[in-house]
Amino acid sequence: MKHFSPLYSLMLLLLGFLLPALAQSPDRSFPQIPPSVLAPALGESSDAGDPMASRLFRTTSTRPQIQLGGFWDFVTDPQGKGESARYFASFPTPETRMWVPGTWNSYARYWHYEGPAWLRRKFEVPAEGQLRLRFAGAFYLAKVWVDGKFIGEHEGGYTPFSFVLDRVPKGEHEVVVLVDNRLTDESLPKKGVDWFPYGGIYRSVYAELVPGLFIDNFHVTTVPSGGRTTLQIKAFLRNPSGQERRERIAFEVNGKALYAETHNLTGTAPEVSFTVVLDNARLWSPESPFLYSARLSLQDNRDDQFTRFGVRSFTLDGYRVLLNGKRFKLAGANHHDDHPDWGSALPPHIIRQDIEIIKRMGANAVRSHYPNDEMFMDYCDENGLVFMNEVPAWQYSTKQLASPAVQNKIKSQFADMVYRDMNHPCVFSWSLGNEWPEFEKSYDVVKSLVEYAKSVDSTHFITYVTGGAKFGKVSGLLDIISTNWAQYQWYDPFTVLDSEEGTKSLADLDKIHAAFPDKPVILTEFGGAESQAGWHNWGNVKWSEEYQARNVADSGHYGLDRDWISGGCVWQFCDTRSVPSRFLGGRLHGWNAKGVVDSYRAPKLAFHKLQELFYLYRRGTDSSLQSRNRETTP
Ligand code: ADA
Repeated sequence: MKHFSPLYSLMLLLLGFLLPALAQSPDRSFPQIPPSVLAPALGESSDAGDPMASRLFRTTSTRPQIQLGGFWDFVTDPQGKGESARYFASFPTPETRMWVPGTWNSYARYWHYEGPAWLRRKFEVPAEGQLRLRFAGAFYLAKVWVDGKFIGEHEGGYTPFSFVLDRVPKGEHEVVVLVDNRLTDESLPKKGVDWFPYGGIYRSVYAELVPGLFIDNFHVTTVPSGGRTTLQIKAFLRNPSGQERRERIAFEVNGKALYAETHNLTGTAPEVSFTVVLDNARLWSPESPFLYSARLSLQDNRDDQFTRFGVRSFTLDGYRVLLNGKRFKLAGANHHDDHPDWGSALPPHIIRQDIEIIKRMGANAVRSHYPNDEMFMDYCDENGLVFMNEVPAWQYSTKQLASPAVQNKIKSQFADMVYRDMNHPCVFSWSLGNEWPEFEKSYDVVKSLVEYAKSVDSTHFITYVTGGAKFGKVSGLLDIISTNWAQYQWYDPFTVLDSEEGTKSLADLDKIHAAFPDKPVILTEFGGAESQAGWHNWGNVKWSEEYQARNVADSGHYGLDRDWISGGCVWQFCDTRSVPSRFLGGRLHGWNAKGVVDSYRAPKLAFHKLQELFYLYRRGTDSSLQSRNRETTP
């Protein structure tokens, strides 16, 4: 038998008492830090996953799909001679292999390259048939050839496009894509925009065999009313042969058949609309983001498409925004698709991580200058983050806006954005653009753009974002007045956290409400200040984390504290790469370093300030917030 010394026995005895006491005492235990704050999706999905890795759910159960991601042969074409030299028919010796989805500007060798570049890969078609090639996004211009034959082109970097090829034989084929990421004064976005124009096929790409008549897309609009929700379905079909057809169209929600009717279809792009009723629908909200799965199919299940939708209603009551009849205030972050290693081609794990960080921030909203990756939108749906979507019409001058070419691009980008994102319950608003400095001089243009936007979709709020609390006659045209505002100036060379400045900008803000007392106002950007992650100093020293944190906390607190302001989004989520022309121009470095997390997503002090602010804001305790933050008031 083993003997213990008296001292050892005493220690054991004490531990025996102490340990259970420690474990029971809530004060002494460490707070639980969950490995993830993302809850599993609420609702039914059509399948466990999308084999094309493009969405968070499977989009078809009938179409054989061919993944076109992976390594493509790559060659730059700085002189722009590739088309005359027929690269599409005989591809030159590749300079390297490029990962798709990907951007060449994340490769050291092409870090600064802006110009035309060619990509080529081979793929196998399993059976003869009609082939649809679908690109989720290529920046900025793309021309596509298959087996040496030109099949089409697309301008615009943020929305999908597809081409259909008739009777493609079984066997090996070659696709060649010319991508050009040069921007101009008339491109959308324009040249010199404050984010990097990463070039490449940077979002998912795949091919799929489709029958003669197939579904291109379908929209589900929900109109809840008591226990009955009307679903308005609009199906966009493609019938390249143009041959007249009679087809039975069926619609299911969560596997339950709700509609099946035969329709006469004419033309190459027939549209079919119908309504069905969903009883006792569960509502979607940030607290309970419940999703439904819908399937549209054509006769004998020869073709189908899945989507997800949520039942929710955003309405206005004077200056208040209501979600499902209750007051709703946004607390959000501006998000660019950007990462130092991946550029704009965010891989799924980074998208998921961004969503996770935004949730941890206590946010319920995201805003972006352009439609983000489709998977990002899916995650917003699942996690109850509302999304302010925007056409990348950023800081156009009056002259640029007067150009019919620019106006048409804004319209077509707007229509494409709605076409792609209409079903996401997360979509809160569509914005026509951001910070046109002399927007009042372009009143007629803005008016016609707003009218166009409303003719495309009248079920979401339409807005346009001004800079620096500006407003005018144009604001009266909008459902929501959006403005970018910060309590202190963003680009003063020295310390600017002075109370005079702060008070003046608050007075500017108040003028909006005085002019439009019945319109909701959202601070689409607040708190912007650059900081060097990890560099600390006294609160007023520019580019320190403390300086940024103070900016974010003050403008968030004093701006959002007004009842007539329906929320705001911090500028910005993470540090992002910008165009070389901004290098040192009032900047910390060439990047836009106003992220509340750094480019690799490590939190800065401002993140924690914002977390506290949003937590209290969303709990509706603005007055306690006021007294807390008084201490830091200049
Ligand atoms: C504006 C603009 C942003 C960014 C920001 C900044 O608010 O909308 O895209 O450029 O300024 O960092 O200066």
